This record gives sequence, C-alpha cells and structure tokens, in this order.
Amino acid sequence: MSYVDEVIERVTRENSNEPEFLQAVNEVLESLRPVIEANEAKFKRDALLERLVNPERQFKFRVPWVDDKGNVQVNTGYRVQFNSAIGPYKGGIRLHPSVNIGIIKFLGFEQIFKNSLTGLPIGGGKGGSDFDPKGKSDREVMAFCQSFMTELSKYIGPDQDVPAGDIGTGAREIGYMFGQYKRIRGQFEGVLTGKGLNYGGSLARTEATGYGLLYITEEMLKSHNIDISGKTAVVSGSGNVAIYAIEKAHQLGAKVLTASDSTGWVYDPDGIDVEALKEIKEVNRARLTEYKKYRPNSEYHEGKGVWQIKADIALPCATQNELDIEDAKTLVANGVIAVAEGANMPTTEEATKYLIENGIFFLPGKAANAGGVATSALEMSQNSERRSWSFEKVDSNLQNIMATLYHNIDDAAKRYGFEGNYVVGANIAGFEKVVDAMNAQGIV
Ligand code: NDP
Ligand code: 2IT
Repeated sequence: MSYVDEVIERVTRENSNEPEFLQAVNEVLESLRPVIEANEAKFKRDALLERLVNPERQFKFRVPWVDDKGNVQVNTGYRVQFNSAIGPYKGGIRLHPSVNIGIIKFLGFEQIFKNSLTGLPIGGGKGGSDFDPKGKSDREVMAFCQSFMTELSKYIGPDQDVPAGDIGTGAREIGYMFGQYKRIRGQFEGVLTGKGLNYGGSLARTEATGYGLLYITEEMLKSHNIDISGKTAVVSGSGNVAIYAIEKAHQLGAKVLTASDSTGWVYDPDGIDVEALKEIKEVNRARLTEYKKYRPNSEYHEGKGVWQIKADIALPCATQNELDIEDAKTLVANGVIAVAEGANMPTTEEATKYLIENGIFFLPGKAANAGGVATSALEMSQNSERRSWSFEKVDSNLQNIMATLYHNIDDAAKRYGFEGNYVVGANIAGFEKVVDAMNAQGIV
C-alpha cells in the first residue's frame, strides 16, 4: 500500500465521526500524491503526513454565560492550533449551532494551505463555538464573547495565535472579544484581526475576502482571454464574504443575480442591490425576506435554489457542502464558465470532480478566499509598526497577493502535469512551503 493510502486509511479510522475533516484531508492528500510519491521514503521515515494531519494541539472548553432572563446557558468553545511551521496560528472563529470539533478541524486543516498560499508568514488554526448569535441581544452576545475569551485568552497572543472572524463572528463579536482579552491580559496588542478602525483594525479587511475572490477570478479569466465585464454571476450567502463579492463583481462590470441566507434566496434580474443587502444584513440583522421591500421586481423563494439560475460564473459564499452534484449538473447544463469558492469547501467532492471533468474553471476556497486572511496578516503588520495604511495601499497589496497566488497555483499544476486543475495546484503550492519549513525544523 502506498504511503498516502496508508495515511488516508489511518486518518479515516481515527476520525470516523468527523466527515468534514475527512473530506478535507482526502482532497488534499489525493492532490499531493505526485509530490509524496517523488519523496516517499523520506516522508514516510519522518512521518510527515501523520504530523500534517494531526493538530499540534486542540482546546475544548466550557463557555457559561447568563441570558437576558437570568438563566445560565452553557456552550462549548474550541480552538485548534493546527500547524505553526511558517508562522503563528492564524484563522477565524466560527459561531454557529453546527460547530463541532470535526468542523473546526476541517477549517483549521484547510487554513494551513490557504495561509501558506498567501505568501505571508502565518500558520494554520481555527476556533469557534456552537453558540448561535442569531436572535440574541447585544448584551447576550457580549456575555458569551467575554466568557469565551476568558478561557481562550490563555492560549493566544500576537506571536502565538491570532483569531479573526468567520461565520457568525463579525465586527461586533471581535470588539467584545478584544475588550475582554485586553482586560484580562492588560495588553493592547494585535491579538485578533478584523478589529474596528479606531482600535487597530485595517482598512479593507471587511471587504477583503469578497474583493479578493473577484480579483483572483478576474485574473484567472484574463489568463484564459475572458473578460469578466459583461458576465452574469450567481452568488450564495448574504454575509461578509457574499456582500463584498457582489460589490466588487458589480465594480468590475459583472451582474450578480442572486443572494441567499439559511432560510431562502432572492433572484433580482436587474442585479442585486448591495446597499439594500448591507442594510438588511449588516445594520438590521434581518432575513432576506426583507429584500423585496427594496426591490419590488425581485423574487424571494424559500429554501435552496441559486444554482438553478443561468449565469456565467458561480460564487458559493455561504458554507460547506452547499453545492452538490445535482447543482453541479445544473450549472454545467446552463453553460457556467467558472466556479470560485468564497466559502470554505462549499462544493462537495463529487461536484468538484464533475465540474473539473466538464472543463469548468474551478478555483478552490483555499486559493479563492485567501484574500481575507491575507489582509488579516496585513493588519498584523500594521499593528506591529503601529501605523495604519490607506485603503488604497491595503487594496493594492491584496490585488497583488491574489494575482500572484493565481499564477503560483497555475504553475504548480503545470509542473506536475495537471494544467488547469487548480485544486491540485493549490494543494501542492500550499504544501511545498509548509513541508520545507517542517523539514527544516526537525521532528517537532
Ligand atoms: P457570515 O456569518 O457573515 O455569513 C454567512 C452567510 O452564509 C449568511 O448569509 C448565512 O445565512 C449563510 N449560511 C451560514 N450557514 C449556513 C447554512 N448552514 N446553510 C445555509 N446558509 C448558511 O459569514 P462569512 O460571510 O464570513 O463566511 C461565509 C463563508 O466564507 C464561510 O464558509 C467562511 O468560513 C468563509 N470565509 C470567510 C472569511 C471571512 O473573512 N469572513 C474568509 C474566508 C472564508 P444566515 O444569516 O441565515 O445564517
Ligand atoms: O476562513 C478564513 O480564512 C477566515 N475566516 C479568515 C481568517 C483570518 O484570520 O482572517
């Protein structure tokens, strides 16, 4: 049995109740086969893959807090510090009822390669809780965030582990967490990214993931002599990533026809009104059913459905496994040209395979949504030099990072005979830097 197969078998046996983690590991290790096979004896002797798939450490803790009725609620908090070969652990905090250790491990594992692809010195980590911020008062959210950080503050620091936002964690939550960290540790330092602009945040971090997604999509299309201007797009989600993806798509001359949340989706034939979306989601924290009030010509539908709408580009920006094989078939039948993942692992393994086999340009999340964490690393640089850069400076850095990233994954795919397969390219290019650093640092 080959070394890759041996490790896949062992990981599958040891993590059988963590399907998302297994899905992520499987995809990466399958892509790495040519690299591993070229160095099989050395990697096996050093147990390189076993070390890669096992987090350096993981924390699980109780998060008690008091709700507005005076009742004590208890949630579970997690932080997985996956790999620090190339820099301090870096990755978001997800607050969603679906969170469990397997979800956090899948996200932390992906983050290793994504962070490597940014070209910046950040290792991989992720955290979160099964707490649901939806429908909670600001005070309840604060009580949760303070309790969560009271425990998390023991394990993080600006040169150790730097969390940020993810699903359910936005500017409000980061603010409460930062305040509590500062109170406990007595240090005003860049321990979180996505901070408010008046206390160490970076301009363009809010926009970065969505903007970066469009910059890399534009670069990829350009290298295939396709102009993004004039194209139509379907987007899922209506959170941080989706909103700024839609905004940048419109700035580049494309037209986005859809957005969604966990209860329904909207189709707007005139192009999604981003300002309306911001007001509904960022200001009012409301449901997408509100959208029709702003745009009477639009349609609202319950459930899932954005991938049925015919468009040139599909941008899944909500959550994992939201685009399955049936959706992939519909997209291909409707003539989609490109699929770029704003979310982490939104496309199932089967759907990804189908899209690639049908010649669709497919950009995996670890490449396509890396603009968010890259800009977080720029926020860390600004915190270190105690200066704030202009929006233009951060944004032009982001554009360069995404264009370079595209060419790096494209080159890696070509080097191993997988031209145009950006899944293989991203996994190999991300892995190369991490494995080099791991080898240099000995058996740790
Ligand atoms: P937000 O919480 O801001 O928005 C999430 C959006 O996805 C909401 O519209 C939400 O709907 C929808 N959604 C969440 N869970 C589900 C679900 N189980 N089923 C259907 N819809 C769902 O999160 P972000 O925009 O920050 O994150 C979106 C994705 O992008 C995630 O995969 C995240 O890991 C990834 N990502 C985020 C980055 C960032 O910088 N924020 C960076 C890189 C990747 P509802 O409001 O109804 O729950
Ligand atoms: O998935 C991700 O890359 C994020 N949620 C952003 C992480 C970060 O540290 O900015």
